Amino acid sequence: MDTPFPDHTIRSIQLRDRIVAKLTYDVGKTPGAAAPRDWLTATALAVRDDIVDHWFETTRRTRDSGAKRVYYLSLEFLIGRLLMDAIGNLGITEPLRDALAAEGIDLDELAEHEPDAALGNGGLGRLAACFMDSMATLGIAAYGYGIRYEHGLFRQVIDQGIQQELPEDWLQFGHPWEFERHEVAYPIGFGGHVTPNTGQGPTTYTWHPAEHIAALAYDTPVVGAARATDDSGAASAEDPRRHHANTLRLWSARATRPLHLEAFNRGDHEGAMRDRVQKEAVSRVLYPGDDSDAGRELRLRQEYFFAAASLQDLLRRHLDQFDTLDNLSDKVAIQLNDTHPAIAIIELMRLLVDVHAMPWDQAWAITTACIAYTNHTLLPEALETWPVSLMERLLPRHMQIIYLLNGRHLEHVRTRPGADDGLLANLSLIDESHGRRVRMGHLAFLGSHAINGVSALHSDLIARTIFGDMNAAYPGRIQNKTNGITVRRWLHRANPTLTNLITATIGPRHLTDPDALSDLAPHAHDPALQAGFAAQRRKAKERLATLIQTELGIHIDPAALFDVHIKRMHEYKRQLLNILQAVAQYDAIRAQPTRNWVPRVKIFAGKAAPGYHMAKLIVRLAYDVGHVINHDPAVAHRLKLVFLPNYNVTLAERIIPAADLSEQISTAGMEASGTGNMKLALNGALTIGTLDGANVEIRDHVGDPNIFIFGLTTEGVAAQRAQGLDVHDLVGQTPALFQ
Ligand code: 26Q
Repeated sequence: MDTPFPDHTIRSIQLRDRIVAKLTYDVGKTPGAAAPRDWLTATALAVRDDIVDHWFETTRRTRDSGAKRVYYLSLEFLIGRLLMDAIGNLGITEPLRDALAAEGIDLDELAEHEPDAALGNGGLGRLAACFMDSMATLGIAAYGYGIRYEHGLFRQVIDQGIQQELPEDWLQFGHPWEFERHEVAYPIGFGGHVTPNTGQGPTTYTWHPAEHIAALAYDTPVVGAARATDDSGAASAEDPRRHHANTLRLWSARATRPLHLEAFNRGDHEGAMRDRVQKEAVSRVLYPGDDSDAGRELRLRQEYFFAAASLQDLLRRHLDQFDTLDNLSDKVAIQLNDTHPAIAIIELMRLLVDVHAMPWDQAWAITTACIAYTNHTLLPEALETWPVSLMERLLPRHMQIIYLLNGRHLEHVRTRPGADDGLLANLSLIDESHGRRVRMGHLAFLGSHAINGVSALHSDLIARTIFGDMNAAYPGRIQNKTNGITVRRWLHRANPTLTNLITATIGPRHLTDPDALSDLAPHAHDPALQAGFAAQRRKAKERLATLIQTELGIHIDPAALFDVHIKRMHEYKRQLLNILQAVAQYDAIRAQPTRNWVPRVKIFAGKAAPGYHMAKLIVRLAYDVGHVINHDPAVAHRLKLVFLPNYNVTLAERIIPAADLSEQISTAGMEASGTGNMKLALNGALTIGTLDGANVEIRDHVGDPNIFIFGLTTEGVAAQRAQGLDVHDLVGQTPALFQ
């Protein structure tokens, strides 16, 4: 996969020397005494040196060219392990393998020691990580901004079917990829009051926060893959975008005063630390809900903390370079990953108007021209709202600005035909229906020049449902941007065998131009390709079977069909339906044991939000049904059901290349896009699914005969809901359910 290096051997010798030097002088170990983790740190540091050269070069080029920068604001970056991605993108996997082998170290084994950085819940966080890889590879000048959570998503342990959440500690042995930027620290205010400044000219306002937290920057460079510029697929040295490197800048909260010395001297040792502990809690842990509006104060603090730090940072960079904010929207694009950073709209207004003394209308024009918003969900319980009282207490000036914006917004709406009280209530930034709450989705819409859904169906639905009225009031803003995945991680790295087979069949162009994968179509019936594909499958399935044997002590047959359902546990994702199918299959096999059943292993993995009782019950059911099936000799070799604990990026990389069947069976209209569906399809699994999210586009690409679509459409679901459902009657009509 790596572009062949003419000086492979030299490269490998250099790498070996540099790794040993890092081990000696940075880690402080001799090769003889070093543990695998020491070697990993030394290797990461040596590789990082390579990235830094590209990074500085990229930064200089971006500045010199005056190019527009993308700022991707996301409360989640589900990045997983970095080593194989970094060296793959740099094209040094093989020289590094040799360098380590010369020290008696196996690269693949070493990579297993890297913790899986899970600074995200699921699809939304992984999308952010894929975009970082993609933007670097495409040569787009981009910064990812987020929070450096000390603890990422919880580790899931299943004890007798019951999910337990254990704290995750990815920073335990340090994070060799990052640079701590002691010099980049911004004050972030909370609470306090606002005073008007009257004098000549219009009244201005000053916010006097009651407390401050410092936001400290930690930078991780993200290096892109080389891009092909010639027909052979090989990267050309002349390409100035070769190995573009961007920055993932994550903020960590620090108390501005580490210790309350007076309290300490009084002997109140706990009190002396309390303030610090409370302030630093802001970046302590990722909220583990993947869809619910937890509505907790700490969450709002996280949202404001990272939005405010990111804006101060990007404004400083812009002013350093251009000395004026008038051209901000020509040079800055701020993308909001869902509404989680939507408070950035208000903070940008506050900074422009209150701090930089810009007239309101100009500030609003610049703000909306800079900001765009991606919506990831239609679920009503996932639409963020914050109590007005909480906002007033924590962010008093922001609440004032929200009122001002809302006044102008409703004035605009009032001029439209048919603007009655009901419409105004629907469109208001403040929901008055159950307590007064700020609607973050409406705010994000109002403050953005572009709003996108994440698949064709989903974009169409947001325009007709949650944003129907907003879309009518501000037409033309909604667009579609169907999600994507990085083929480098999810095909080239996760499945090198299949990647090599594809390259052997159609040449290397697909490595840098994924559209070239369509060149495979004419070879579909080529027996050599089919045999190669079967061999890849078999190998990956053997590997997964071994993992299942070691993890769960369950023996599965790699020759069986691997039927895979991996994603967060959620009712709308319908793991329950799939478990019921397993029960039905189990009964059918027992009823006709001599039939020619296709042996099948049903594989589930996914975390349930800690407070989501029903999702946890579904985990338990999967476990219990698995227990019955796996211990029944009457179905042995024909059916197994396993629930793999602690689904994360690394586990996904193991399961996906081994999947024959991809379960994408959400209730139509509920899954915004899905991205696991793409990863599985890219690796050659067949999809069984509903017409939901990006399944629709997958069907359009692979063609109806190559996908198993079933169930109600979005419209059908709506009609069924309107009509109501007699569940007892339905069960009565379905023999498999009552026999
Ligand atoms: C909100 C408030 C308080 C606490 C947590 C949250 C919260 C956190 C995460 C709300 C939502 C999320 C994540 C949502 C998510 O992952 N959505 C998925 O996004 C993918 C990328 O676009 C889509 O492919 C999936 O269909 C969608 O479910």
